[in-house]
Amino acid sequence: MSKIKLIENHSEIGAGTRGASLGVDAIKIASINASSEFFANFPSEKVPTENDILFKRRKPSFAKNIKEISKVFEYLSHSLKNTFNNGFFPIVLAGDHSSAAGTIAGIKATFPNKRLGVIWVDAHADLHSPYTTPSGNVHGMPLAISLGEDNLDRKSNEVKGATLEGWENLKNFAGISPKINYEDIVFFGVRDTEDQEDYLIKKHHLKCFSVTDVRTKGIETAVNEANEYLENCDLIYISFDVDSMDCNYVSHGTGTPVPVGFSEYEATKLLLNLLKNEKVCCFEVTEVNPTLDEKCNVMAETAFRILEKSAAILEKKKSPFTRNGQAV
Ligand SMILES: [Mn+2]
Repeated sequence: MSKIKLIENHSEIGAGTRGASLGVDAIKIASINASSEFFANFPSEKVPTENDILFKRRKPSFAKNIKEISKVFEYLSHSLKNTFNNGFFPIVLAGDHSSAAGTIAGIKATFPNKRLGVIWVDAHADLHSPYTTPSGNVHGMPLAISLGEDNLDRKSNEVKGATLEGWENLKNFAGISPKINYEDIVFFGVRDTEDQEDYLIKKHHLKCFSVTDVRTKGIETAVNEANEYLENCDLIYISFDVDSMDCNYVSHGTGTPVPVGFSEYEATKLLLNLLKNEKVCCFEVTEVNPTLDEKCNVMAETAFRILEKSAAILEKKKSPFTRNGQAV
């Protein structure tokens, strides 16, 4: 049985709009209003943030707040390492999605010799680098950070000075780069990409299950195919960006809402099936932004229902943990 620990990363400095740091608290309010004891049932740890830097005006950059994001990676990966070493299964509740690269760094820092698969449930590919980004927001870069990908073939920005230094630092964080391979990534629901990302998706034959693919094949078949595809990985990390869900049917309470996504039912069924895989070692829920929610707190309420059901599945599952490369 897996022992779950909640890791709260309230950082929002990788996002372009403000408010994702309130996402975790909005999920907690949803839990209280649902009369659930979820947050009383699991140990939790809040990692420090650098969100106070947002009180100052930010300089334009091709990787905004990158220096502070690397500090957040340090806090998060340290906390993950402790969590794994104490035999817990970490569920990361994150503000913005740049967190995922810190999570991946924490997993690799703990299990440097394990091959890590990544299941990315998101409307976006998050494959930008400072060289290609149209926004400079690092929450569009976590997979490129983990892959050590600059995408110089599609370079449009001149990256230098502190930004370049910060980028090199993020890619090489924890002394391992790349931390993951293209062939070990599976996308679910990705539907809002830029040309520069499409180039990488094509070049590396990235495994993608669109919303339509999932509906046509059926969720169980798609999950079986994904698990088969990641057969050679030792561990799997599942990253759930709530914008993978359809903003018109669920809520716009997320930084970059996109229509034509999964319904709550589909996202729930998809994640519960994915989480059953014994190799899954970490689950992350991210990008709830209650300040953008036109339906009050519906995005957080939806995320909470999914989180509660996910934790129930994880608790029943055999522990995937190994300590120092050895089975615990
Ligand atoms: Mn994302």
